[in-house]
Amino acid sequence: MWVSDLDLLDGIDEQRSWREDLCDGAVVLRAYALEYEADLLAGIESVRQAAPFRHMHTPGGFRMSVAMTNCGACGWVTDRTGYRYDAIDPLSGQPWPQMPASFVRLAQAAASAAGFTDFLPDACLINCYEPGARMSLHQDRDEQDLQQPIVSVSLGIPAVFQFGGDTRADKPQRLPLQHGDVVVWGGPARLRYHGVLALREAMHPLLGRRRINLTFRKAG
Ligand code: MD6
Ligand code: FE
Repeated sequence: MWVSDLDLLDGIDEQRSWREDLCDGAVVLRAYALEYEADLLAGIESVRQAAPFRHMHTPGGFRMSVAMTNCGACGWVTDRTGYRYDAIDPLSGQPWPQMPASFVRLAQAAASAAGFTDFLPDACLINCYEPGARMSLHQDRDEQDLQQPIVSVSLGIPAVFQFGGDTRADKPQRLPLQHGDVVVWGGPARLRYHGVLALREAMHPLLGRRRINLTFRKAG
């Protein structure tokens, strides 16, 4: 049988990344973002120059331990008035930086690998964790169309992701995430509670003592 170059490339691709199903609608694509690494790091650097990381406050008045910024047409923000998507960065009064084309390509490729075709993200939230930073259990429900999935990319030092059920009381499972892992999340899993345990002290060769998480959504 004749084996085309394309088949060989597919074979190589299968070894570069592997998938783990979490539940119906949620999958981890291990190491999937590694081939986009250089573009992701350059994109994050250019976004942060225009829209620096900042610690936002919850509606309850607590300062978040995770520093955040955004790119794309809509950015996720929180302040005393609540959580929302806003086209304007409240720090600069300007629109958020454009989403780099490589970010869109990665988000679409990962979504379609997970079975969600035609994903068109308009929001990319960029979270920066230092050791000790955490994100408490929450649901993602500020987006208009809950049929659209979320694509979540982990870079830098490892974290333990908590993946819970449909109520806050369901005991979450613990999922270690490494540099390059991508979680895709939608359909029947879209409203699962989730969070990130306090990060342990660690050092990453490219990102130092930081974890950066990008979450892509169709918000508007
Ligand atoms: C984080 N992620 O990993 C926070 N939400 O830093 C999230 O809150 C999240 O990873 C929805 C879907 C995937 C996620
Ligand atoms: Fe979330």
